[in-house]
Amino acid sequence: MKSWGLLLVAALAIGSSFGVHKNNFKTCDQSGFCKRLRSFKPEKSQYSLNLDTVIVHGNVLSAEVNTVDTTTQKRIILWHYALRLSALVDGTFRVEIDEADPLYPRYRTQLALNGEPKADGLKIVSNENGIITVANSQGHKVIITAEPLKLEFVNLAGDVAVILNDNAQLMVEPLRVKKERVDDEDTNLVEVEEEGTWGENFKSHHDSKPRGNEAVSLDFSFPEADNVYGIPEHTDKLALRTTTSGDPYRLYNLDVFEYELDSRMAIYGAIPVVYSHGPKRTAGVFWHNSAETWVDVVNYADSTVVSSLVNLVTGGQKRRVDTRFISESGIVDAFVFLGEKPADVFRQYTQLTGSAPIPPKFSLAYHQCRWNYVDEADVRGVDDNLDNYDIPADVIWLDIEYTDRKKYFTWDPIKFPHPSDMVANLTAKGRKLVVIVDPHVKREAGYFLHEDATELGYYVKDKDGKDYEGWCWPGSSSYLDFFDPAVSKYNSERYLFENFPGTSKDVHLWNDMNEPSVFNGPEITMPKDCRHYKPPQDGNDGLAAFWEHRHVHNEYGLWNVRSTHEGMLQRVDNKYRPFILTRSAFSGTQRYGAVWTGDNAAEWGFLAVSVPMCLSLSVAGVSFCGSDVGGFFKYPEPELMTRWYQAGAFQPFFRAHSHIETKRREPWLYEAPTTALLRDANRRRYALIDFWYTLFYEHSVDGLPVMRPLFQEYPHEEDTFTIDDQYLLGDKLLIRPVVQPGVSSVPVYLPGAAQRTLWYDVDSYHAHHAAGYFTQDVTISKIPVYQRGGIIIPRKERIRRSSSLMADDPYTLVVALDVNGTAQGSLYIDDGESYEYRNNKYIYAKFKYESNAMTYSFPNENAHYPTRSWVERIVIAGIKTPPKTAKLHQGDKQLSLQMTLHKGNDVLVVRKPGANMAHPWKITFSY
Ligand code: NBV
Repeated sequence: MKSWGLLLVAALAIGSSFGVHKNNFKTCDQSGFCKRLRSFKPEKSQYSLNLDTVIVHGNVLSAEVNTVDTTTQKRIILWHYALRLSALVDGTFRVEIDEADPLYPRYRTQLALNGEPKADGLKIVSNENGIITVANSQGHKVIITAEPLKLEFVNLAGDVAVILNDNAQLMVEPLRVKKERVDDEDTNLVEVEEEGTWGENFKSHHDSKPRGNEAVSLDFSFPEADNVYGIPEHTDKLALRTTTSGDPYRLYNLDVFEYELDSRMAIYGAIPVVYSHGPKRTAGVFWHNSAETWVDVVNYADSTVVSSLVNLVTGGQKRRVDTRFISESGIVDAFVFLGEKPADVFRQYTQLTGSAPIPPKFSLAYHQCRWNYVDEADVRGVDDNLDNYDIPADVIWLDIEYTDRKKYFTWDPIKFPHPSDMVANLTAKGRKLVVIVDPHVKREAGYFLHEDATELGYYVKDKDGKDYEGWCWPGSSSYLDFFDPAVSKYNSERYLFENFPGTSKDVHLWNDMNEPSVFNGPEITMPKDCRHYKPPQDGNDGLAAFWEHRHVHNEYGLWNVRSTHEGMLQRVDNKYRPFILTRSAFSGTQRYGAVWTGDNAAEWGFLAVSVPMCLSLSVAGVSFCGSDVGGFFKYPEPELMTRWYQAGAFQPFFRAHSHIETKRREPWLYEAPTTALLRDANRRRYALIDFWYTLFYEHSVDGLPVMRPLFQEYPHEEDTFTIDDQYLLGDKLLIRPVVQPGVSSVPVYLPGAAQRTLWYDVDSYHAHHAAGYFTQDVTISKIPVYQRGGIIIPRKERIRRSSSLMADDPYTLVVALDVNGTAQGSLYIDDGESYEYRNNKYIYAKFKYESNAMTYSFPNENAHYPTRSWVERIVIAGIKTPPKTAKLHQGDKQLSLQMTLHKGNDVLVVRKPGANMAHPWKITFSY
């Protein structure tokens, strides 16, 4: 029983060569639908729109689309489809193509959208010569060519930004009844249909495919684009590469043991959104489909794309990128974003799928994790050593070994006999505990979860309708079917304090293995012909009675974390914000939790790839992203560990983690100089904790990435289009982590020359004029971070054991002046853990600095929070003419302030303004 887990662990321990077992995972050619549809390259699309059927009702144009046999002179209609084109607010359109009269309903992805998309107006502008043009209320247009069907999306500048079906790769395989076997003349039974239609094999696994082939595909072209981005999760570059040689990018949530770098293989997350960008515009497409999906990319500027193809498709123009999505099932359901700037498309996507709500503040601080802290004494020791070595930390994590033999919602009675006391010991220092709960359930008689789920019929079923059994950590396991509202409710209730003794509001959750991971399943996951709950109103006979796992696979983990989230809310009467970490991710996951990049290794390449991986997740809605700091497998030597802490301190989710068989590597286990460097990295994080919190507040409101690619802020600067080894936090800090060993300098690109942008080195306040690349000297203690001129950043410089102990501490405000001598910034403050901000118990303040005054004001006059924090110091960098006097004004209070000039007279420090941050204030300067 225990053999599976131990085998994996043992394989690693005995040092079997590191690397992914590629043959466990399908190539496109081994995936029936990918092979079938990828080779489908008609000269002309068979799909055409029947102009007589066009109706516009509200924001929707609907029409019948037919496939016609284009190989003969006669126009034989092969199949009928229903097309819906909807206009949505904010420059977004939706295109749905389903069978007009399918044999059974086809699956429509259920949980990705954050509610019903908001409608915009839609009207027909012209209808002549087989071409219909429609427009939304803002003036974005769609030009629909009837035969062959093609849709061109025109932005407000009048440019075609996205074209659908220009490459004739629209395909919706109709659901069919299995044909009878017929006798051929030699009396042998012969199947009439294409091999694989009603069943496929992979290694020792058979997929029964009861509905037969039901794949869909469509191509999207982006004229004048230089690059496309998105479709995480892969270990590739941020700017996607041409896939004409090798496989397409694959989107299928998979537990890939020892995943490899620079790869288009699927791993844990699958988010089907793609963005195009070029100097002229940005656009995007969200392919709303939760089945296994493959995405081809052809960038005509790429030297690998042969020139004959370039000429044929683009008329010699090298600026264009084509993409093509192929999914195993579902319908064609694509949202088109018309931008026109990167920030617009990123927002258009989060408008639909939601942005991350404000996380509890502790979750933005440092997390100390390991598989496993072995018992209560170990936890206490780690907690004590964090203090002994002065390492600020907010959270200690418990991996699977805390449970009673992998039975979630239980504790190992020997190793963790007093969980409540353990938690109380942590919370006394403002720290929290995170525990893991995986979705596999141990099939053990007497285990309440297994007994309930069996009795109530709450497990996912196999192809024959029996409880599906797979192998995972606990041995024989079954999996809750979160798609059933009753199961989801039951699961949520397991998180109630009375059902999970030892937990409290300060215990948060980690959902791992939720792709789902099944050690003995095809591709280490659940068989595609497993059965999931389907609402009875859609019919309950035969195949209409359930969804297959193939339809829902990529959203399984999303249903899992949504149920966890619901439970965590219920356990505290909806008062406190939950923190959840999930490994599998789909569109919408960001509404419930943070995502990390899974089982990386202590190698420089994995440190480097953490940046493009998180950038890619970030533009796909998942701002709360991080990688295992230090690397999960293997042991990081001091330099790598140092560089990883320094990088992690500037990534949204900052957690050190390690594999059970690796050498312990808590910060104090290194030589003192290394420990000091790790401490310093953590202290940098804590000094900026309110800055991070403000960024996440702003993300919750505007849906824009917290961690941003440079081209988001500098969309006309072509050098930025492919930069993915540095990034921005908001539009405020530029980070260039050091991800190579032994370097004494790194190239850094400073954007914004055209705007005469200044970038201040945060360590020296030295101002660099943006002029593209320059060489930054580094030492082992330096990581290049720059504050943009024109930005004010709040810092807290009294670093304590945990972030909550710093809540009332004073601020240092760092004002980095732009070329005009002005700057602005923002600060969000609330209680850090509850939903009281929804009742206006928060501060969202704006800072503004001009030569004669600095102000701190509250744009929302109704929102207040009684913070005791105050301003300890204001550092003004880049000052040309220092003022002679400074005076604070707050309420009735007026106070003359002292100032000192530093560093060649360009850094002015205003000492002890003392203003309370609960109320507006102003400092006036005279010269
Ligand atoms: O629960 C054990 C590990 C966990 O530490 C890791 O972070 C996850 O990504 N888990 C995977 C299971 C197996 C790892 C080989």
